[in-house]
Amino acid sequence: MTGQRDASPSSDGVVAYIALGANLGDRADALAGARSGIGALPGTRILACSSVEETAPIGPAGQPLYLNQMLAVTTSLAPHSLLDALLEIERRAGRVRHSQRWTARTLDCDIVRYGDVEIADERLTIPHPELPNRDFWQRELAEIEGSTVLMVQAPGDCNRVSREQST
Ligand code: A4P
Ligand code: MG
Repeated sequence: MTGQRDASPSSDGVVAYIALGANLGDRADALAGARSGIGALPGTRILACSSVEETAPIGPAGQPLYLNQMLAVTTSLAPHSLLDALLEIERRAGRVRHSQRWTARTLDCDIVRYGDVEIADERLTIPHPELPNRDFWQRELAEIEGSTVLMVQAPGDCNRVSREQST
């Protein structure tokens, strides 16, 4: 990734980590749309993006493979406002919700971390409770965790694809 030194993230917002996932339709296009939607949110900038990984689906059998990617952002949006904005980005990507959990989706945007904030209410759990169970999230997080002073410059920097090493 190409990056440049930037002002301290704490001067203009909280550093949050957002996990993107897609396993229906044009998955790479859905992730690209999510990145541009997130980068355009008020008070929000993408600082770093992990490799895009193709991963085996967790959930009901018979689903297509996922593309997953983690973004580091700095944002002045409050956690629930960020959630609302992400739900709207999912909606615009044609996301259809089913009563069954973990079914296939065009786009999922999860808040994995929001600074050091801990939240557990009816709408939001942060840190995301699945973080300890998802190797690919941990890998992607490790890839960008030290990069929060980097700012993404070229959109192509966010398109590197790697294959999952283990499930
Ligand atoms: N919600 C609570 N906490 C959060 C948070 N930290 N970030 C609530 C985002 N949303 C959060 O989500 C249901 C509700 O969760 C939201 O409205 C919000 O109020 P949803 O997207 O409708 O439902 P879901 O995604 O099916 O359920 P859940 O529990 O969010 O599942 P996950 O953890 O998002 O998992 N397999 C692979 N390989 N890769 C994946 O990315 N993702 C999932 C979905 C399943 N299997 C996967 C992957
Ligand atoms: Mg979700």
